[in-house]
Amino acid sequence: MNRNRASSSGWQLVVIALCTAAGVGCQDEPPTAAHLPPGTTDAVLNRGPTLPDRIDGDPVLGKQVFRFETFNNERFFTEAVRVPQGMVAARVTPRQLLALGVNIDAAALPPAIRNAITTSAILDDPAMTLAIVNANALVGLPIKDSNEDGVLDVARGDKVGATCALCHTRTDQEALFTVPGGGSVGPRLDGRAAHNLDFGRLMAVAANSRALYPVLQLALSANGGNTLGRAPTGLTEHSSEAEVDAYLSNPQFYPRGMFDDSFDGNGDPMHNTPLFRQDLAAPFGSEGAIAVLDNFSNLVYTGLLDLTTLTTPGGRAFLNKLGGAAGIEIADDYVKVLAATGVTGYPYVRADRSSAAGTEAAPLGLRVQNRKLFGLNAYLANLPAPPGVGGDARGALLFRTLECTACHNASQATPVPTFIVPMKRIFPGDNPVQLAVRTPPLNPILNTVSSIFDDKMAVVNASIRGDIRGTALPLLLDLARKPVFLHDNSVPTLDALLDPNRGSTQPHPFYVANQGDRAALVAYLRGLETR
Ligand code: HEC
Ligand code: HEC
Ligand SMILES: [Ca+2]
Ligand SMILES: [Ca+2]
Ligand SMILES: [Ca+2]
Repeated sequence: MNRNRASSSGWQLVVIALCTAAGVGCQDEPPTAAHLPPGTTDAVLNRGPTLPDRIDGDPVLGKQVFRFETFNNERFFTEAVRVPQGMVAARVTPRQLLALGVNIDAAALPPAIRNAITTSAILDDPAMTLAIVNANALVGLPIKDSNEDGVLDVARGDKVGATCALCHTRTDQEALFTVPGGGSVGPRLDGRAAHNLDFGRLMAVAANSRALYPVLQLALSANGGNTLGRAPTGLTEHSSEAEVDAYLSNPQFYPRGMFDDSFDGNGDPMHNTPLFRQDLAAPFGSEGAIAVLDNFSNLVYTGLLDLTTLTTPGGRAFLNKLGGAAGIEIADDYVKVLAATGVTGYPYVRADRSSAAGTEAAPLGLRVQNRKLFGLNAYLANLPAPPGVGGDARGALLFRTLECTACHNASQATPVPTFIVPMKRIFPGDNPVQLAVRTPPLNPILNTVSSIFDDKMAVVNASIRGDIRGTALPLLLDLARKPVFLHDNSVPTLDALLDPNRGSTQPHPFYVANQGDRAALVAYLRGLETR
């Protein structure tokens, strides 16, 4: 096993020196030098706290884990949420599944299906959807031999789970078939963001979408029935399946390419990110709440991909830490929803009780096998970033001479700075009301009513690890294939991102007024890569 530093200790010295010179705390006031002195390197310039080491295991194991490991969540997705049952009931065809942005692994298809994949006989036959599921060819929705008869057949009681690949893989290079704006049938490209995945609609198809209760936008009585998120009203434990489906299928509330990964009753889906070169990406999440990669993966497995763990003592303790009375109400209501919809035998995830309960390593008191988590670390750190598209030398110069490098690295082959950009700096229009106080280090729950940009950081933010509410720096990689920008999908193009017409109080207000300069900078950004 190798230990890898998320950031070099040399930076820390620089950070301390800068902080002392400026006479302010680093976390609140990252330096804002507008120009890079000639010869300055990212290693000298980069700022932010040193994060703990990542431990790398076996990348070959990690690849299997990334693609197929469910730790038993097939029981959550099949017994509780009932995804395959919903597909059967709705007679979903392969073409419809692709239109939802689900990808199909061409190599896993039986030759008879692969060879005829572009024909209506395959694409428009609901029976073929099941054949594709049974071939274990749906990317990120693997079938398991749950009845242990040596055959994979969902109709005979085998179950379908979810893996990282669902949202972090594409199949559109050298694809045999592509639905424009949707998914494709092709070879797996692990680590690429599934920008077209309509997770909301896919989950609405499930027969018991109500089992996703904690990640829906809710109206809790602890909050006086008020709700936070994209929808004007929240759901409750009494909401019907049709009402939940309507929320999940509304592109205003649950846009394509997004996923609500915070079980806080806050309707804050955020845009899918790539998962290649994760050695460069710490801290993790758009709010930077998690410092260590395997801790992020563990939380996905023990919380998100089996939400029923939230009803356990460890899950309740975590919900209570995040949301106090509202958090406990989510757990209590969830138990009622599960009972009302006949869900039993939970929690399902196969994980160990951890002695690190309540820490980042095991927020819900659960930890899946470290051997697999560390293998995943190695795999995700070593997945290469795709080549950039085009490039522009003048844009490169602009990037360095404008204020961009006050935050972003000049070289995308170095780890992103680890500081959290304070909310007021990334979003000058931030003007929050306080919704609840919390036990430090957690900050109060804050919301700027007029904006959804800050919603992701309202409940879950980096204050959980003693840092601040704000936005972490993203990888500036694979931007040419990104259909929409910023974590909240609020900006449609790179040109719009940099266009001062958006206004000085908008999120990420770092603008280039001259149209020619802007075009050069956009061309440069699209060309960014790690080579
Ligand atoms: C249903 C879709 C979905 C699944 C499944 C999923 N993710 Fe993600 N992932 C996302 C979204 C959306 C984000 C962006 C979150 C944000 O902006 O805060 C994300 C972000 C991440 C990040 C942060 C990346 C960064 O640069 O900060 C990591 C790490 C990650 N996911 C790992 C995983 C792992 C490991 C798995 C499997 C155990 C997984 N994800 C499964 C949707 C998903
Ligand atoms: C104060 C720090 C800061 C400055 C200055 C800054 N950025 Fe950013 N940038 C960020 C943060 C933080 C994000 C992520 C915001 C989010 O997704 O919510 C971001 C996101 C981006 C993205 C979108 C990435 C994506 O995947 O959607 C691009 C492109 C970008 N910045 C380019 C630039 C350029 C070009 C400049 C200079 C004109 C610049 N930035 C200046 C902090 C900064
Ligand atoms: Ca449904
Ligand atoms: Ca949420
Ligand atoms: Ca808001």
